[in-house]
Amino acid sequence: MFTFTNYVESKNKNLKELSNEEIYYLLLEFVKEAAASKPKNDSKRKVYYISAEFLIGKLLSNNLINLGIYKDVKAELAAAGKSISEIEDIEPEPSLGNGGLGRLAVCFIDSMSTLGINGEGVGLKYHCGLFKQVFKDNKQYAEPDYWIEDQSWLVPTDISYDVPFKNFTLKSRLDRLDVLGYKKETKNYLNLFDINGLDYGLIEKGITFDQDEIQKNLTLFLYPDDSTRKGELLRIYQQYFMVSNAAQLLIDEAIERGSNLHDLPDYAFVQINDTHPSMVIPELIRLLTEKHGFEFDEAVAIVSKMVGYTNHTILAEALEKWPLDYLEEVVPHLVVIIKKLDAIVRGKFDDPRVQIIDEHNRVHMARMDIHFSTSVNGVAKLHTEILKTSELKPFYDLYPERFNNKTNGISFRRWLEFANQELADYIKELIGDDYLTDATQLEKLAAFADDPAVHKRLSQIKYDNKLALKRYLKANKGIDLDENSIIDTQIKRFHEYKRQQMNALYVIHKYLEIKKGNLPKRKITIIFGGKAAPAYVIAQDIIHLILSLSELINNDPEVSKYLNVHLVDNYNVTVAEHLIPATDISEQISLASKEASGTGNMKFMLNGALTLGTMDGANVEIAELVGPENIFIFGKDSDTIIDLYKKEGYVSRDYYENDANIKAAVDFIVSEDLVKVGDKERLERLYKELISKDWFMTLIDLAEYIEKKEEVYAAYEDQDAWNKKVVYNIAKAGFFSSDRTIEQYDKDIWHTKY
Ligand code: 26Q
Repeated sequence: MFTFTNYVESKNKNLKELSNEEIYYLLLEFVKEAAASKPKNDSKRKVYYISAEFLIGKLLSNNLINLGIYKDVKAELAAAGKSISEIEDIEPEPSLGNGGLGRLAVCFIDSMSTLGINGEGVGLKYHCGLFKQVFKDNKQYAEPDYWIEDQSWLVPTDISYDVPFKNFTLKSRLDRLDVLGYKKETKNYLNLFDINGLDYGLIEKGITFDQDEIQKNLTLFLYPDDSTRKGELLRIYQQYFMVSNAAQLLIDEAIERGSNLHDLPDYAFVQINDTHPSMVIPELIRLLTEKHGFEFDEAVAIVSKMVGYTNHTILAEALEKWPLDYLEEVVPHLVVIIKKLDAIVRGKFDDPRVQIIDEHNRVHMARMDIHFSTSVNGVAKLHTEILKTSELKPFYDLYPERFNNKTNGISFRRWLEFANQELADYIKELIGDDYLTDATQLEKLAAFADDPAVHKRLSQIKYDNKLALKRYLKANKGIDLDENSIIDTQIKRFHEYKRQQMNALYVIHKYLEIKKGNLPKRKITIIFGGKAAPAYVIAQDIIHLILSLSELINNDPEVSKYLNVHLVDNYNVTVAEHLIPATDISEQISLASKEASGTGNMKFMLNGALTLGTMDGANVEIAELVGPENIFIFGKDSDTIIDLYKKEGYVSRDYYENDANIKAAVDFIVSEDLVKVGDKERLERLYKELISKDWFMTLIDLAEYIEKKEEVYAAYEDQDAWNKKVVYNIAKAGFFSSDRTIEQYDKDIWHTKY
């Protein structure tokens, strides 16, 4: 076998004498060459998974694992006195996504390759990603997050298309990433389109930049500020650029494989990841009619047979509705088509709730997707039910057969095999390694649920992971972690519905209790991580509250013996890979009905953390799988919450005034102690928000949350009982493999293979 050492020697170099950096770039080339020689997956019908986000994470280790040589390379490096994790550190992590939706897309393309499905990702190559989050004065600042180096995983191609906008035409260029499956001979691509004339010089302060020069800024950032008209227009430019390229690529490739375009649906299927790529529908129709001579009606019939739409959110404000005049300004040639599609809908149905263009002349992208596709899916059982019975009910009534559920999943190769190597090895010792390709095999672990030797080993592994996390946080984030404390983690985007503010109110409650002399049995470390949209003021205020609490508590010698609070900056895939294996308690505390699925919840479960959560998103399915004794559930259920919204029946002030604990915790936000370390204006704004509005009902579940947290911490003290729950959680996690999810997409929607 040709090893990495052979490769290094073939370049007349010696591993022992190379720096970590030199080794990283050699490994990059070594892996790229191995990937380049693999043939592509092939099948008559091919899937195009179009997504504005692909949160890929670092690629070196993932690729080594998928090539089946991670352990060999690690041993070769160790023999030369080198540490693979120090070499992994050198790779920059691109921030090509906001959160769940972007990470899901990457687990999906990993699974498509692992299953040998002919499916590719299509997105944009944002040069500065989303943003790098830095904290200063207990506040979030955003900086450009450059990630493209001279030598990178990108593979340039000479594929290029003309993308016409109202006032100019842009030429695209395509770079690709090879997407390897786990121990698979074949591969797929992630296609990332870019423009040629990008100009970094347009960037001003932080991530602000000249928003007028579309021809030079189109792929600078992901989702630039959309709180302004210019920001929104830029988003439309980006979306159209993405989908026009995807549509042209798809048609070219279908023709190449023998399609006469009348049979295009036999050759291609487009999965629309949330509404961001929805313009692919009118764009495909435009290309078929304008370039390929089809009648409009036939083009519509063809396209409607080859599109599926995935919904990732129930929040009405996140459903895209573009003003017609914005579209007119950027893509007038699509407006003509969208109006015709709207006319078709109006001809069939007079219900204004299902019309594409509403009375304010806004284009509802999801509505267009649903009318002109074969499949509409939600991302967890509860989420899909809510879509059918409330959010998208008028559409479910029209097209019940189109609606289906595809509960999300995660790649076990990245989130167990790589991120938690000690646990993965131990699982192999107990049940073999079949679980890597057949995750249901993890069920075999249930037989060990009562084995004290297994409990002991699991505790040891968790402790080792805490030590590794401690080293990582010290070296990279300036955080001192106590490895002997309970680790209680909430990592996700900052949003009011996810209720980080509820966790922060618990922190205040605990702080006040400790000050009163009610000491916890064991030290607790509460960790947060996540970015907030720069224009989302309340989310910024919540970050500010947590950073201020962290400063106050960690520097108080009386309290910090019992309680620490950390907010890790620039939360990303790499940070998650360190935090998740070291965590005891997984916080999944969204307001019921609001979190479509969550996928962090699955990663924690697989890594032996117990869930403290509401009956929301995929938590519901976790609870069903593990049973009530192996999960900590609290809070109002989704029916109650949906009903309360309908009746406008929630009054936060009632909860504040009627519960002394809640009142004390909320009041502390504007206390002298906190205002000393924080910004009065921000703290007061948050305080007022909580008692006078609290749209996402923080206070409704707070009392129960406080109680449940105490129950969880008490349960931790019986390590045998705790680890028994841990075993059941890992044993039942198999359902959440993205291989299962993708198999279902293919069987029910795509039909490339199954
Ligand atoms: C929309 C309009 C204008 C500007 C931005 C957006 C926008 C951007 C990003 C809307 C939504 C997103 C991202 C959504 C997202 O990540 N959703 C998450 O998807 C996960 C995968 O299905 C779920 O697990 C999470 O529950 C869901 O929140």
